[in-house]
Amino acid sequence: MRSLKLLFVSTSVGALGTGLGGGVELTLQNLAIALMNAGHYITVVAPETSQLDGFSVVEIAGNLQIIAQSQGRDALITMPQDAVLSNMWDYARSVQMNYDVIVNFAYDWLPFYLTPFFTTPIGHLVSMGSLSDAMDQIITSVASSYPHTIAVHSKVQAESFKGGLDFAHCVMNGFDLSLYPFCENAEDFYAWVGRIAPEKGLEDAVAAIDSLGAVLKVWGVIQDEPYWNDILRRYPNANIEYQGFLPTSELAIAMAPAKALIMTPKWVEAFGNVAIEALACGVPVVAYERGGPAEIVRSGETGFVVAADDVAALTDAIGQVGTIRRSRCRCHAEEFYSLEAMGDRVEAWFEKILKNVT
Ligand code: HBI
Repeated sequence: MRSLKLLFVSTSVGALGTGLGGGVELTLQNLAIALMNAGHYITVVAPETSQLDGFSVVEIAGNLQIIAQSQGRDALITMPQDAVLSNMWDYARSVQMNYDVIVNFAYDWLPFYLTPFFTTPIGHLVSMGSLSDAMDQIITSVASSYPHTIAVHSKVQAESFKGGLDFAHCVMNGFDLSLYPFCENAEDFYAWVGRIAPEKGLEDAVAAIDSLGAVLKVWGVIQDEPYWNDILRRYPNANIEYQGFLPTSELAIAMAPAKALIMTPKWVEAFGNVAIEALACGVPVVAYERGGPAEIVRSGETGFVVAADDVAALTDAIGQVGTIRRSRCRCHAEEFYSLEAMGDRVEAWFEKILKNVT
């Protein structure tokens, strides 16, 4: 593929490097590295104070958007005064002629609406599943009016939008696997990683571990304190060891010896980055059949997928992880979720966008 000049317009809910942007921060960084390695040129537009080593970042001032997942299905589309979102897209409009493709990473109404107003084609990498009727409407209408402009991380994420997303390109995700050390011999603990909040379903993992009398190490920000305290109160004898929040490379090293990663989402995870990070370390994944993780785990081969919310099935599967070959988990990550594999999928997406434009 010829070398492209790409403009990445980042998420509107936080500056890059603050963690406020959640999974998108890691996705944008990994995608930039993968495409730079493939010979393309990337410029990033992001809220001021953003940091992204190795890339030129155009910092834009303005007020952040409200996070979409905290509002209801009937949430109105809102814009603060002096919005960083519209300021970023006004900048993109003014420089668009210097780029071959503009990539939108924000889960906000405006960039989708602007698709036909730009002469340079815009590709939208949708970071979450269906959250509100207003966002569903703009995303599905752009998907059908401008084929191939929408990319998603999993099929189930695309299906969560009413009627699915026409022509959505499933790019999954990709990681710098050199950051993840393969660990052949497990130690005697299980792992749970994520924001400690109701949609992540930690209580089911604790219930399973409690009945097995095993040790569960928990990594992640305690986002919902009352929810966390309620779990501790309900399972006073459970062997839970809270490990705090660790940055990627430290988390990988700490999690690598786990007997398995347990994923018990209560919402449709668009992808489930943590599942890949575990597999890359050789850690089998036991997950509910809900959202992205269920598309990642090969049940019986790299872990187990069990009926959602079935704690008894979850407990049985956790007891079986000794039958999984840990080297198979690492190979699976290398085959599908390396930076190169992600770069190839995204280049194929760009080719579809560019072919559709002419
Ligand atoms: N909400 N309004 C809005 N816009 C975003 O770009 C956005 C969000 N919520 C979460 C989010 N992005 C990122 O944390 C994604 O990684 C999910």
